[in-house]
Amino acid sequence: METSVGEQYEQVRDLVVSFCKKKIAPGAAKRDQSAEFPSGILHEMGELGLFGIFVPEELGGAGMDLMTYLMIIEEIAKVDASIAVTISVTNSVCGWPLLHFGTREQQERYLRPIASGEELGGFMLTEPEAGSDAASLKTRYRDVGDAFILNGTKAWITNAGVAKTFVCMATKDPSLGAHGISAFILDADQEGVIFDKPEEKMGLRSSKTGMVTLDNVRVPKSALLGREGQGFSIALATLDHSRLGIAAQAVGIARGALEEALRYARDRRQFGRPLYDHQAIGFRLAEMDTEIAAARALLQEAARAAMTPRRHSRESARAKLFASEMCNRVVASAIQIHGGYGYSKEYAIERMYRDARVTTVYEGTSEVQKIVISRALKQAAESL
Ligand code: COS
Repeated sequence: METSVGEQYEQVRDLVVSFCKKKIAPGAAKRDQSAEFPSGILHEMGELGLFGIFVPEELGGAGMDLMTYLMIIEEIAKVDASIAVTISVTNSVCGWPLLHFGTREQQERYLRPIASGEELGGFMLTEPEAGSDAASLKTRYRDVGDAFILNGTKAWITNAGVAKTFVCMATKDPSLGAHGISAFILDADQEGVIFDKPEEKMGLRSSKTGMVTLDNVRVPKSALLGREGQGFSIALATLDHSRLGIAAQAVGIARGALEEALRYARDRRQFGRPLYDHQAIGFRLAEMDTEIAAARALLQEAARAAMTPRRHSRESARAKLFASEMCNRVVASAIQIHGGYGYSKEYAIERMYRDARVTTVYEGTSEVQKIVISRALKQAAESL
């Protein structure tokens, strides 16, 4: 995101842009085809501090601010949205709740190895029968004195099989609804944590996503995150934060698509002149550019709200809703500009089109964002 937040921000951007150009962009198409997980690149990114971007330095993190985090996700997504989501999930849905709800001991034990770039993180909320209606999850926990035992199935878990630490939601009793849910810190190496084979996805193919079975997983009492019964609130507060990262990813993909479209419109000639000299194409490019700027402005507004102590569900939902829908419109326009070539795997825009699709679906569908926004509006209406 372009914002005047100082010299450090600019230096970090230069470093990330250069890393993306040299290390990430060259293999993006090949990794998309082979669905190969980029362990080597991620290892280097961990060493650069990109797994703990806003974690304070005393906990091994890079100690940067939210604006810098969002700029980094945007720049990575511009060249490879798969790597962007792997990084975003590690920082946001895993790192953020550990930082905000974890005890110092939990942060030392679980957050430090992530923030210092040794391990990836993840988040286990969704289940086969609990997606948008997250409070209806069925993974159970029971208290056995010195530990909790977890049983259930989690679905669509990003970084499944590649991350070491997960924040995992389970319920004491599904009849208690949201208030029965607690958050646990789960070590992927624990006995009973079984990762299914990765999903064969339409896009984001070199990120790993999969089903996880929890079969009598014994979680120590010390791995309860927050209070018992606080888990759903932790999950929703986490999503308020993490949706900013997905909005930044969507802005990044859209910027990448605009660049591809511009390059093509410059080089391709029809009816005796370059495509961008045809008004229909020029106007389409102008709309794409304006839409991206609008999404960025909403994202910056939401990020400013997230830097205050008050709840920012409405702002995050607006940014995620608009940025993800915008991203899909922009990549579709970029395909249209490419004509038949946009339908070919030879051009990067084909991958971007597939990668963009999930942004209106994961970390809350567009419909869920509208629920969040309309509920906030209803509440505001009460005081009119
Ligand atoms: N931050 C902290 N706590 C919150 C919160 C937030 N943003 N929003 C709600 N809560 C608390 C509420 O205060 C409530 O507690 P009280 O009853 O004590 O007040 C509790 O959480 C339950 O809230 P609510 O009644 O709003 O829950 P719902 O089941 O109605 O939530 C939506 C509905 C759709 C908003 C929620 O299920 C949701 O966001 N679903 C999408 C999940 C998602 O994004 N999944 C993607 C998976 S992660 S890749």
